[in-house]
Amino acid sequence: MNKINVVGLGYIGLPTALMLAAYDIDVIGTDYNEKLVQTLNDGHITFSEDGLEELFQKALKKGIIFSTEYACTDKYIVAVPTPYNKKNKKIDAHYIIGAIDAILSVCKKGATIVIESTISPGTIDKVVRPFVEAKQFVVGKDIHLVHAPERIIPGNMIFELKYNSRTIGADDMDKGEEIKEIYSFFCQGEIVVTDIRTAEMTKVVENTYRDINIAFANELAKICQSDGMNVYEIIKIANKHPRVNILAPGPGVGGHCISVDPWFLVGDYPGLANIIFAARKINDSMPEYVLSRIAEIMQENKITNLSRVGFYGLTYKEDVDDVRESPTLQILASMKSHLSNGFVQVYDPYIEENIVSNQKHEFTEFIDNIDLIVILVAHSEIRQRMKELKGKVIFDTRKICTLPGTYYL
Ligand code: SAJ
Repeated sequence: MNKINVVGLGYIGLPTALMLAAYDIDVIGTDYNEKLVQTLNDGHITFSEDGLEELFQKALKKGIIFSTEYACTDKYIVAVPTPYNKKNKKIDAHYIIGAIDAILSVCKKGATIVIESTISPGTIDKVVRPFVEAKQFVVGKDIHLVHAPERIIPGNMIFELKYNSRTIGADDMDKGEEIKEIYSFFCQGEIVVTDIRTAEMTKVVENTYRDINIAFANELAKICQSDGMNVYEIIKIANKHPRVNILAPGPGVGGHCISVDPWFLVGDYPGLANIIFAARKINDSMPEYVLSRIAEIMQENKITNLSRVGFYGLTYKEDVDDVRESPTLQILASMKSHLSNGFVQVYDPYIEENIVSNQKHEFTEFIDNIDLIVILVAHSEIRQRMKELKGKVIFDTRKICTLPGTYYL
């Protein structure tokens, strides 16, 4: 009988737990956040995502349990955050260690702990394994360690959980195959079994590749802007080459994956991770760059009152409700350091709570009170209501507006 305790019910743990339960696996979801567990037990999902509510209802019918307690079982999936230390850029594994500590105090002998959280290459060998051994468990006998990083993209998580291929890293290939069987309940993509170090590195490499590609697009945007060329047209044409696929420039790279994972490589391999470091710096420079463009556009249009400027979008990307590392928040923080963020109007249809100053909660009210709109997130809402921006000065950092006179990156 498969009974799995999924630890960490955030953006990755919750959909994974629900998916397993929907496919008839006995699932207990654990999170130390009492409020979050209470919300789930009250019958509400904790973030919005296409198809999540339906999956939640299915999992509830199949008997999924949510608790702050860890379960005594022989299989655990750990999906807790793995931030990086902002000073030395290395992984901060304290959530992982906390979860493993709690698991070791309740698990069955011979249990398998699958770590889904993204970890820097070598974390299992350098941090997790010694911790488990120090607790007098023999790895490979009393406890099996597996790394199964996820690949799902916020905005299309449920579909990608089912159809993406995945990687499983294990010391012992038979253990890897056993865990592969569990993921195969719902995952129709290819599941590659490899060693732990390779799985750790592969995951970080995937996000770093995307970060570098976005940085290239952002650097091109700056070059083209400085010399009167249209970066979007250039990328569009270049991408017609069969072996070129440049991503889109934007106001910065947010979220808790792409803006974090490359730092692990910079922190662990200083002096070697050069292009990776440069890409991070370019992407991190974009919010400031957007600010300097806003200043130019205001000057050109004789707009002097910051309260007539509106920022559309607070989330880190379109059609999600996640604001972690969001470029808009970075722009506002930068303005605050110059004592001026209290003035711009801000609106995001996905953020109901007041999280910044001058936040509006209704599109028309937001639009009616500004002269310059800065589109920072390409939510479906604004794509559908583009006509309502007629007559405004528009600075579109996402290249979604086709109204004449629009400014781009
Ligand atoms: N962005 C651009 N230009 C682009 C694409 C994205 O500026 O052309 C920006 C977005 O606006 C956003 C940021 O980059 O601020 C990151 O967004 P994203 O959609 O590229 O990626 P995430 O962070 O939502 O999800 C990534 C995905 N990784 C890859 O595509 C390699 C996802 O598959 C991973 O599962 C996820 O990280 C994760 O959890 O690691």
